[in-house]
Amino acid sequence: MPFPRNIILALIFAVVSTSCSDDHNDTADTPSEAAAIPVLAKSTPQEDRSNGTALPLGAGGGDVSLQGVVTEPAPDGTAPLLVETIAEGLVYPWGFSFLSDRSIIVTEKIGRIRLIEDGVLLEAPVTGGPDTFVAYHAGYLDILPHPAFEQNKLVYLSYVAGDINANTLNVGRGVLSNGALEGFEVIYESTPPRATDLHFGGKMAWGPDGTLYVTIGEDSKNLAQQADASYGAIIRINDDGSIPDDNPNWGIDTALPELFSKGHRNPHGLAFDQVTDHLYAHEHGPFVGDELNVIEPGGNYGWPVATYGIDYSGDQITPFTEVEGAIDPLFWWSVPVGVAGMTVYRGTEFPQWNGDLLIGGLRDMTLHRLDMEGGEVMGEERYLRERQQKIRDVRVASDGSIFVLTTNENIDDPASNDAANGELLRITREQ
Ligand SMILES: [Ca+2]
Repeated sequence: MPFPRNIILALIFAVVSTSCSDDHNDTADTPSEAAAIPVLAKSTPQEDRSNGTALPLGAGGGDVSLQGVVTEPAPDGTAPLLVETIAEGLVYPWGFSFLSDRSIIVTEKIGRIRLIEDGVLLEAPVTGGPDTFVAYHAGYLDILPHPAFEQNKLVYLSYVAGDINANTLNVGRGVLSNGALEGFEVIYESTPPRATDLHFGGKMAWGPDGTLYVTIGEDSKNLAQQADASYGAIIRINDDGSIPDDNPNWGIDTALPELFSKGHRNPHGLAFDQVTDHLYAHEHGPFVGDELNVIEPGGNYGWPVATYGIDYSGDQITPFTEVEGAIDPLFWWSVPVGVAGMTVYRGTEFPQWNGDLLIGGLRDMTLHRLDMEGGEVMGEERYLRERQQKIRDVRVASDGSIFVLTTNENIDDPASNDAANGELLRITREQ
């Protein structure tokens, strides 16, 4: 019944707030009505919190029992942590990966790639990377070695190409050799080009079957619900950029074949749990309402039709926290966190944390640990609050120590004097 569904969607979009203060200067591409992903509204209106002060207690999402457990914000954890600085002076670092036990590769948003060898940040940046559009949220984003990096030396980079009038989120790859990315080639470009400097997503993760998952942020809010646009989406491609033949079928002729899930806002965290096979993604809400989702093929995660998020103005985004056909978050935050980076902890350094999710916070400047059991969130703790550094990314080394990438950048302002204060930290257990 495409016709009545479109009418309902149109009604929902009519009440969607457009006042989100970080959504400035968006030039909406005209979405094609026929490509709207069908979701039907049901009567679960969002609680009226339009005065911006009466935020709900606790975290909600799929597990109401959490509401009696989780305080707001999460309590500081009690585990004694030893924090060492591995590298400092990074300029707007965005993502990093381990290439081996001895080698770490880091992106700086300004269009630079750095290497840390045996704990030493090499002065010379990696050459051979692509030109990039450097602005508010734009530049070099995530970086990831191929699963067979030891043999093929392939490194994957997500970045923004173009300019303020027309840009795309690209994924490219090159062979890392003697401090250079050789033969860099673009294997994916988002569709259609946009005129914006924010909400690019850009997080990448390999699936167990060797396919590459990439998050892409929304644009004008409508595009997150359009199957002919790759925004507000997680895509799934092969390692050469071709489309896997078992991607979900959206039942819409004009749907892009790379789409794996839709209805996301701006996801900056993506991680496979190799043990449970869950693909976790988190995304920024507007002011509050950051959420953690378990990603299913063909899933619609609701944005902007349904959200627990509250806008910066204190206004509701939409009257609906849930809509039929959209998947609820597993967990959401009712306080500002600014979720960035995520990994599933597996290792011997913190054996009691096995299977837990580690998540960075840009806004609350803490490292979050979600205590996971059987795929549910049992509780939440936060760490490193005393350092007052924005946490951009987090990964686990093969010895079980936790690496955290920080930045002191002033709300992503490229003109900030704090630009060069990014650090890579290593966290072990204090003996
Ligand atoms: Ca959602």
